[in-house]
Amino acid sequence: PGTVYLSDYAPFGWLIESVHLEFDLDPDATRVKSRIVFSPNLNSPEQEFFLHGENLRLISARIDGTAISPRITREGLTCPVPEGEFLFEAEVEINPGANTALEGLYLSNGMFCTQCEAEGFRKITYYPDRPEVMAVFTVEINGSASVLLSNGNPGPRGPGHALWHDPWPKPSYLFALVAGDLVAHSDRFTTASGRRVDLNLWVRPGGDEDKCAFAMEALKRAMQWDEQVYGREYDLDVFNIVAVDDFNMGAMENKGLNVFNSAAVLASPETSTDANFERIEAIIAHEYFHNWTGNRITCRDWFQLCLKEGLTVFRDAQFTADMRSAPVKRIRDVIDLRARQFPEDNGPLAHPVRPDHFQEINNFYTATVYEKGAEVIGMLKRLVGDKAYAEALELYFARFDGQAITIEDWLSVFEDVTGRELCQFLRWYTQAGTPRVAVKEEYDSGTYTLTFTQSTPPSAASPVQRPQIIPIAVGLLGANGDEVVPTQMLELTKDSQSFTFEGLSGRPVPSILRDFSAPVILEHEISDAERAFLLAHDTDPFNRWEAGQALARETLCYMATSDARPNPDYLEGLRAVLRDDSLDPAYRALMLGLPGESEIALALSAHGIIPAPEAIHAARERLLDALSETLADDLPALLDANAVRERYSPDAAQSGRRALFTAALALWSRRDGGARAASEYAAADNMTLQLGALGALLAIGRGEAETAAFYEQWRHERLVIDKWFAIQISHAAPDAAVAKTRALVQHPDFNWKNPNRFRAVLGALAGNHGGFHSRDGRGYALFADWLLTLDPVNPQTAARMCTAFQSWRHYDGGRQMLIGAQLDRIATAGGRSKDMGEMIARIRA
Ligand code: DPP
Ligand code: ZN
Repeated sequence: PGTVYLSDYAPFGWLIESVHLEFDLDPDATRVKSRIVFSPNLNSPEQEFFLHGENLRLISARIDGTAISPRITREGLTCPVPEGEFLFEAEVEINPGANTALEGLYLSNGMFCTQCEAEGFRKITYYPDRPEVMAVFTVEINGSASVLLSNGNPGPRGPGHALWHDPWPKPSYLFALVAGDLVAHSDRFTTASGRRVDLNLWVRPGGDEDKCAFAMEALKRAMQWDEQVYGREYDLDVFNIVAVDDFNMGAMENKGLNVFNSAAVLASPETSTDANFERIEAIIAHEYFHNWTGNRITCRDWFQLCLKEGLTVFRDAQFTADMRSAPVKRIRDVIDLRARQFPEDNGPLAHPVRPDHFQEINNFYTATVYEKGAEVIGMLKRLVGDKAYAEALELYFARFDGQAITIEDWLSVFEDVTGRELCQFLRWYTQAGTPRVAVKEEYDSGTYTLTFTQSTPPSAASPVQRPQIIPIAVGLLGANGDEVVPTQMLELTKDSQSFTFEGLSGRPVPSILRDFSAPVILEHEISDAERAFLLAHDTDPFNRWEAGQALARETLCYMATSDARPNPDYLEGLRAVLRDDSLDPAYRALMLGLPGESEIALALSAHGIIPAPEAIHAARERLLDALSETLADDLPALLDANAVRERYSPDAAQSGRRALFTAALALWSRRDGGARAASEYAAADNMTLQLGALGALLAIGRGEAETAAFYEQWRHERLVIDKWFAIQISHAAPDAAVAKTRALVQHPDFNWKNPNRFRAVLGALAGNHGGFHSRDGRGYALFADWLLTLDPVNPQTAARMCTAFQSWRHYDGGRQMLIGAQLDRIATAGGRSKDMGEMIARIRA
């Protein structure tokens, strides 16, 4: 029911010459007056047109000044229209106070704000709410708040009134309005061509003003970086950012008026972790970069969402790599890809980077569209080279500025710049599933051959899989660890293909898929000794880390299915890496990170073994104990060497040291019973250390007093209280996680209508693999109860969290029955949203 297909795309029959909106703000009866000039777009437009509109009370409508009585349905308005240009006017009434879905115009702590992507503008007024309809907006706001904001440049304003004009044609999903009693943290930026831009970060007064400085500095860095690296300048006189507490996503790139989830913009050393700072810098950059990749050039239809998101994620990753450490960023991104995108791509929710059908587009703001979408661009850049990539992007901006386009348009600039045909490459956008690449090696008197075979399991989304073009970066190491063949980019285009290296003096050790050159699963059966060799010697930082991960993954798989002891090659190899002070502490901290329990579950399942969550948890605990034993002599020295005594800074160097420090502290707690962690907790003067120490204590079943003290200390800092909720559940033992969650949902501060708080609690339960999959099914039942509670209030956030169930087919029959029962319960519940209905149907399929 209600499925939309890419193949059914038809353009809208009119252009919009101009849009004038007037808002009379009122918490439960806001009036919106619109004046829209339409002109025919196609040669023979139909003489009737349709405008989207939902939950609107139509007061009046006119065409060219004459009152009309359009047909109104739940989806919108239909009426006959004259030939040629005409003026459409309407007045509607909406109720922001009753808008708990946080789409359209709503209230957050008394502040009016909007979220229109993807299809929220239709909850504000009647409009062709589709991304390819671009128009110049003028917006008048009447309201009692001291600050009244919309897109573009400010016009005349007075008490209770403001006028905004956005000269850049834009789709309705980029419309924004904010009204509240706000204060600004302000600064200024001068663009390369000399335009002076006022920058404001707006927050509610009373504690948030001192959490703005970091985001503002990050914004200026992003503006400068986009000029230097992509030649893109900002194009308005003012850039406003507003922090909002109730928000479904991280942030939104509305033209000239970005709206941010408070958690993605507010930061101070006392209340935010190093990871928070890094994420804020990345999201600020991401939304800013959308100004060109998304706003100036936008999507023809929502199937093309990856056009803007994949590219903008790719750009923000480049930015972070430049600001911080490229290898560390790459490794973090791959960890994230494996944790979120691989399960999606290998389960019932698999869909192509460019989906070809959907019921509810909100369900497709996924790791596949975003993160795999960015990986696809990384591959394109590897295949054509950096120079051609830069030329293609120049051409892209020149050719498509002001347009709403498709993935084929995007690829056309690469074809034109390189003369290379990219129809096979297009499969990365149209086929779902993670390709598996198996490797075979042969060596014979100086000649070394690598044979790759690719295959992608078919799925409902992609029943027929054709070979992809896969860039595989390979280097060869000699017996002493020297690189005998530096990195080469091999292009695998067929099902199976061989590549030969001549003139070698001995059998090399290959380092394959360097820098994770393609988002695939590499199946390379090599000995533990060879992996340990790569862990010690690989000159590619990603693959060196990967060698350690592969050893850890394999040993965890063995340990979870037998009483095998941890692999000594892994333990010894890791110790050598940790002792190497020439290596960046942030990198060594990543080396200490073990694969997560759900990653091990999926790895077992890929080997045809049904994962037992309790056994996986126990195996990981045993490996952590063994690590702490192996490193017993090293940990105190690591702690001393990486304790930061300088004044706090969230920069890469300091946060890297803190990352290694807290990783070492967690291991050391297994030796000293948490004594050191308790004293570090007591002495901590920043959130990274405070939370790191608390986590170390909770992980060994201690920290009760600290947890209580933490709450007392931070009860008035909502973003810190989110962390307090989450850490107790994520660090609970598997048999305690459900009870802990049950207790915390009773807490007076569990304001479940706030998406951040809901995710802090229920997201942490889903992330506690052992607890969520507790054998009696109580984790599933509790989780489903809350999905059903949230769904009528906020379908978008509720539906997105259904992904917790996406890997259910990997587990044993008993668990599948228990999960299946919860899915049935949700599927048959009355009043379920379209969002949730689609997700559950796909998961059950
Ligand atoms: N706000 C979301 C993002 O920037 C959707 N555009 O990715
Ligand atoms: Zn985005």
